[in-house]
Amino acid sequence: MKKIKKLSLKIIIVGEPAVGKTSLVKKFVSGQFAKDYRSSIGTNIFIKKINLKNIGKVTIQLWDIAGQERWINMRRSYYVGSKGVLIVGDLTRKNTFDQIRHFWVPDVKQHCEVAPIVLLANKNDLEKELSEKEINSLGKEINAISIVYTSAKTGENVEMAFKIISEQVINKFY
Ligand code: G3D
Ligand code: MG
Repeated sequence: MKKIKKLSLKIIIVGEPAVGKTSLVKKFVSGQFAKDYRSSIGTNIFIKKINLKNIGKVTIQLWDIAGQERWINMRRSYYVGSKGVLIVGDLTRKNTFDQIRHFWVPDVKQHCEVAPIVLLANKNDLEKELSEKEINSLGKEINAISIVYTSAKTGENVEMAFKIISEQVINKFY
């Protein structure tokens, strides 16, 4: 293992509008669920130092699309240099998972083919519109390294999700 202490890993988070991307990142970074969050235009970049088992301290850069999720020009620069991808679906809206299959995964594969993907099934605190079986089969289909059920509201598995993708990135690239 190289000197990973100085590493800054770029991890991006993608998915349909309102699935909870910003809420997840904010919850992870500050431990707060920002209920009054209003999306702005552009990209938010959050920096967080984390401590990984058997690896040590790593700095991760979390890139969060702030509005205009499908703006093509912005997406290219968004993807450049990313080492890991969190793809988020909203358990209360089946359509957001259909779009992962039809839009987000092809898009990710086109721009950063080798980056590991973790699939997040968010809003696990609410009533679901799709089954675990459907999510498992999507996970397999898109080659997700793991599937994590999260809630940005309660904080369920949020830290774990970010740690999993960070560990995967380090194992794969460093
Ligand atoms: P986005 O960044 O993907 O567009 P946001 O999504 O983080 O802006 O979240 C969209 C809405 O979903 C927000 O509601 C947010 O509070 C809510 N939300 C996000 N994650 C969860 C979750 O895990 N559980 C619940 N119950 N709600 C969640 P508002 O009403 O502020 O638009
Ligand atoms: Mg957002």
